Amino acid sequence: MRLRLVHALCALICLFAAPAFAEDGYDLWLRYKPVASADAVPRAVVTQSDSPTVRAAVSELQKGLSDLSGQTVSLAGNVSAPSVVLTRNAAPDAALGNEGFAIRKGTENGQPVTRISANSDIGLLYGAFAYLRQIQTGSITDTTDAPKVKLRLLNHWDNLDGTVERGYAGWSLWDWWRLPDLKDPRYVDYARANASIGINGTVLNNVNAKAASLTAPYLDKAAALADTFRPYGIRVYLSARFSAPIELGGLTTADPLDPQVRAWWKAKADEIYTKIPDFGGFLVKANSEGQPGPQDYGRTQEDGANMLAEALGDRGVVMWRAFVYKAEVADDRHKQAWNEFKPHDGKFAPNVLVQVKNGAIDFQPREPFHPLFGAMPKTPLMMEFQITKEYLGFATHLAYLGQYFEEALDADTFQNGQKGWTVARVVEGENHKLSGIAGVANIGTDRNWSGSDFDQANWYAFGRLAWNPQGSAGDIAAEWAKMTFTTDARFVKPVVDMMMTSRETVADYMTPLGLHHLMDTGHHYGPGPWVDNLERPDWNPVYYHKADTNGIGFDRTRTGSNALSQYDPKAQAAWADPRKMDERYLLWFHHLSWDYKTKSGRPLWDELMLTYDKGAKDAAALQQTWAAMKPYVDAERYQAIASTLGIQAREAKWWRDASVAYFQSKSGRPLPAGVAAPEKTLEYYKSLKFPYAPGHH
Ligand code: GCW
Repeated sequence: MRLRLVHALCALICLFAAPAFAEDGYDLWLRYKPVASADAVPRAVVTQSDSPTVRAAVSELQKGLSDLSGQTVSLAGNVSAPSVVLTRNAAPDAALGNEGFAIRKGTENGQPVTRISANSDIGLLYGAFAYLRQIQTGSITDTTDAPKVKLRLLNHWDNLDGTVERGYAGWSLWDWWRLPDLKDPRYVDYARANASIGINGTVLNNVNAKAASLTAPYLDKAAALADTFRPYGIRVYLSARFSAPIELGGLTTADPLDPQVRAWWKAKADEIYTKIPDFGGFLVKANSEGQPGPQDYGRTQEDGANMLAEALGDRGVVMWRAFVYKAEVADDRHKQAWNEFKPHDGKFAPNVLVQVKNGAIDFQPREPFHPLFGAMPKTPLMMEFQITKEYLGFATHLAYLGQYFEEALDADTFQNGQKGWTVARVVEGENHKLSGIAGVANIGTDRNWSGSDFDQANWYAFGRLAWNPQGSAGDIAAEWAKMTFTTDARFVKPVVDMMMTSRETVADYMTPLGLHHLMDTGHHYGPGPWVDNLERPDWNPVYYHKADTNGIGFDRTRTGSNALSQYDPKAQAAWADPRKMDERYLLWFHHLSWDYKTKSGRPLWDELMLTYDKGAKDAAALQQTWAAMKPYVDAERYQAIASTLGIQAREAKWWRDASVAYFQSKSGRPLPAGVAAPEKTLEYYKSLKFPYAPGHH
């Protein structure tokens, strides 16, 4: 009797407790809710292989298939029920490479089976996740798949004190203080999520690195994480501070050509490999924004990169960042990385990749592709995207970056004058042994990992496009929406539409028509087009928009900085003539009079004001679309998203109002019909201060 009471109480508690925790976003897209076609879900996982990676695949399949079907799925050595069978190929299948897999339906012992085969255990794990995705999205098909890019990495800008530079999802996941003893179970879920989208490496610490990350205690901590991630095919990398031989080794120099410095790095690399045998390598930010580097000693970028590459040898890679610009250089910041790196093409060691941001300024809501992508055919270039939304509304604005990444990857560099050399193809590294793509992570200790449910889609899309840079952002959005919420078309269609137009909306209310770098100082939260007081000219928004009574925009043609000349002539053609170009890049390349007639027939002034206005209206409209989704979403996530969309609508209006007020103070022109006056004065917007905005350290 008493027992029954306990059970009844339990049931009651579960009934009330479960929904409160069930849909808080923690499960991400690995949310294995029962499917309608539960009967078709296999009853057993069959394998004769065993390794930590195979065990991870089996456990994911058992959990996933059980939850999807509502029935217990067992592990077996042979087929005696409808099964999914994991098999290592006896003879390697060249099409699959080291990480690919095949999924095929068939029969065995009279039972329906799905066979997942691969040349490696990690291929089996990727195949297991792909198969689960097929069931979740309701599209089960025979398939063969292999990644097009070798290094698919997250870059964490995580600091040793637990803060995250440009992080908007809580604290760093890495509990450095309690590692290596305390291994938070969340590290396994992190690895599962990454493996499910094919990410195979993670740089644990901020590129603004502390030398302490390379000390023995911190290497032990990194090793504990590496041990946890290893079964999931994820290698650990570290950002290296170039001056570490001075700070840790007591040397008087970090000159890359100094024999003692070289010996120090070699010994450090050897020490790392004793603790982390599959250590991936170093990521380096050198001679950029105050970080030390080889130029402090009159040496070149490749002197620095190659010295570290030699220390690692064939055990690992150096990812040398091209995000380099200097205070002393008066030239357009847009040109500096190209000027710095282009002459050194072909001079980097074979295990060096040069890591280039998608655009030449800094992850702006819209940027043309970085000219280096078409300019260094002899060097493997690694793409650096920013998944965290430093410039697109932090974690509160909806901006689906799959569409942003796709736009950058699809751009044609016309490398060597040849059509079809898209950024994606350059990144895939057809002519190189190495290829890579990195995303600055948007992950933290928030229960939903990314600060908002929709920001999970940006992590997801990054992984899927890293696997296949020619993939479709729209298809990926649909996949994500189905796995994360529901396969109901009444939900998927409008939500994918919302996602696919969301980045454009943000660009419209923040940086329309090719404007860029208009955010407020330091924290980068909110508008600051008026800022003109920072020590370096190229930190000031006024440097980028150059608005006055006559006009607006940055002339990057021959009459201006001529940054355009850094692109192949065929790529230049797309942007050279303001009258023939995609106007979403207009003011990036051209300084034009307010009276300039845009394609719509309206003067530039009117067009700019109307675009700001449209952005704010479109942002507000997202709330109505989402309200109609209420019947298809659990209450908790519905409400969380509704709240962030409310914040976005308010902040979009703020961006619009402040920008309209400011540019009107420059142009002195009346607002076009239909564009309302800003709610407050320009002085009010200028007076706003945000000393506690997140992500700024
Ligand atoms: O523009 C800057 C960001 C910095 C970042 C830097 C970089 C890690 O605002 O926070 O530093 O880019 O990419 O190195």
